Amino acid sequence: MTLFDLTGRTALVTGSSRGLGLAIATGLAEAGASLVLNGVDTGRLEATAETLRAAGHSVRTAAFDVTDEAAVTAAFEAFDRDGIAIDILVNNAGIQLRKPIVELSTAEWQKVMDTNLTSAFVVGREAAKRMIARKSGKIINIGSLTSELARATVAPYTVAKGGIKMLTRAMTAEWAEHGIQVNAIGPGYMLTDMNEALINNPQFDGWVKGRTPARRWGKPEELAGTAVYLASAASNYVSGQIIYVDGGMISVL
Ligand code: GCO
Repeated sequence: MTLFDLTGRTALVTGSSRGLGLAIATGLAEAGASLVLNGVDTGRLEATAETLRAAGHSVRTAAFDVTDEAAVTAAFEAFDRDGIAIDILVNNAGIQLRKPIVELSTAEWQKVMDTNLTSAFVVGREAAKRMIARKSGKIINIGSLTSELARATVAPYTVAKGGIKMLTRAMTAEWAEHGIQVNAIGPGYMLTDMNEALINNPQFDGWVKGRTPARRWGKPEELAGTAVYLASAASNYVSGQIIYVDGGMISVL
């Protein structure tokens, strides 16, 4: 379907050597996009790139730390030099750190903010400067159920993801008039490495299945359809939204 076709577009997905980022990147590539994969572990990044190339996709890697502003700026300057226009940006890179608030250091708090929220501002700013000049672009920020709801032990993550929701709206306020659509995806509880400790905890696993109307965890590839939609012409008048892909969890008590 041409409405969802991404042929000829280039997508940068931060934190895409595994997990949700990889699933999203794979979905975008299957819809026709060329990929720029990003991560900090160059070995893992190259291995992931090779796997996607073997599947017939066009893949380039850009190893930079999204929390290092100079590295982000340099990466975009390198794209400029190489004639690569980022048409689609997915701000996916993120970390989790589970601790009660009273035990959290300020440095730990800041690290989660830098990785999960400030990175989306910095990478988004560099991408948008170029998208504004071209009068088109798609930015997808990755939120969470915690963009709306708190859970004990994940305060900095919750605050950062709440910030992602409002950053999505703030970017929309300034960039929609330039032909850029900024939206977010709010995944529910997904089967990822980041959630390994939760998945392997029978009590938590039972809580997720009981609390989620779909009665199961989400699979990373289940984000692909929403990502393709938000990256494609099908969403050209959709701006500032956060779409929850959560098996219905946020809709019920
Ligand atoms: C947690 C998880 C979160 C959730 C996600 C659900 O500790 O609660 O690590 O990352 O999986 O936020 O939307």
